[in-house]
Amino acid sequence: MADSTPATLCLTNARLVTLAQDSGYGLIEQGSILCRDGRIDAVGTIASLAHAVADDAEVIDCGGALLTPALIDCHTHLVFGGDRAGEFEQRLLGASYEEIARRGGGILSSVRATRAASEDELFERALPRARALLRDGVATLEIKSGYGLELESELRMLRVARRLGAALGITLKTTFLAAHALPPEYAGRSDDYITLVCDDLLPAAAREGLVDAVDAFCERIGFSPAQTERVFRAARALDLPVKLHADQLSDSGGAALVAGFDGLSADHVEYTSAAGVQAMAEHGSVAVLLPGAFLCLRETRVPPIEAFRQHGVPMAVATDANPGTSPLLGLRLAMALACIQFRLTPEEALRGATCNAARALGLNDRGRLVPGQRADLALWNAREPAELAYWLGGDLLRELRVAGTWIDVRA
Ligand code: DI6
Ligand code: FE
Repeated sequence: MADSTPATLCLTNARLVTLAQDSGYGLIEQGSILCRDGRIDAVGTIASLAHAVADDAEVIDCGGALLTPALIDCHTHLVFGGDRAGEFEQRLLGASYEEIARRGGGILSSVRATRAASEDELFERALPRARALLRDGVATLEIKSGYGLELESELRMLRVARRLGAALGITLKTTFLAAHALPPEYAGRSDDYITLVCDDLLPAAAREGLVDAVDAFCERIGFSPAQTERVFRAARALDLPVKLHADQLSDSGGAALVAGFDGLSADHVEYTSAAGVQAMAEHGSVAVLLPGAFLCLRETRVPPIEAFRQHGVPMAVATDANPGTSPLLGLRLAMALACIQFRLTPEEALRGATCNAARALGLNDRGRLVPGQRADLALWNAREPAELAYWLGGDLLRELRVAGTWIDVRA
């Protein structure tokens, strides 16, 4: 205990999944957790903490249920206009994602719909999607721009993301992704568009305080490594951290590139080479696995999971919720898919959606149940930690708390 001020909240009679060490669930049977001012004050068995519970503390009996850190979805594209159900049908009839993109569909069809939507429309459409994630225990959510590709629409997306965080009472991290696709008005002039991104769009969004990190789509159908590097230099000049859609459809050296900029994360990483893994390990970049996109694109190339393990590269798991390649609105389902498709253990999947996801967002104040961390807590209708990645969907969340405060996820 830091001092003698009474703890104000005590969740007791829980199976605590603390993730306190670098491996293992860190289970505490018949555990209690004391919180004060939105932070975790003490974690231990009921017996060891009984003396520390103040008379006026709010005490919640968890009835032996599982209590974990609240989940963190560290990679989404949740704000967009329209949907792409029609392309889903085309893909089922045989068209590939890259073919659809080259025909002006794909990301560009979401760009048209997003540009045409007002801020309120974008907000109203994104709110239920975000709520679906909260019902899976998500208390920290990242949302990227990248369906505007011009100043006003990119800013609008980022403002909507911030509004979602405020409306839901959760932490919302925004990532600037104007280097997502080439807008039609720049066809054949991709270097000029990157100049616009670096010199105008990014500085303007950063000036408005709308950017927590900078991302790009480094791919044959996106931007080249050299163009990505220009975006990263512009981010660094503004003191903003970087991350990257790297090596999703081909090995373009993206993981090594973003690691070289001390990037927070390389995301997708299906085609990442041994050199890329090595660079990520050296620079502490997280591998963000996105099994929803892998499933929907019917990919067969699995990320180099064993190499990440061997090199100690932390692995996160996220939904990549987006209208094209991953219309996935459940982080637990993403965890299940990471286990089934990529052979993560359920423990790795849980770390991937808690402490390692926090790291992919540059956050070190959440993701574990240890004193000093934020009291972002998820209480589950489950007894075994592996259940969180075992059930495909379902209504497992019993209660979500953000900085100690109960959140109404059904609202
Ligand atoms: N990779 C993805 O998974 C999303 N963006 C990207 O660069 C897909 C975006 C979309 O198809 O709308
Ligand atoms: Fe993505």
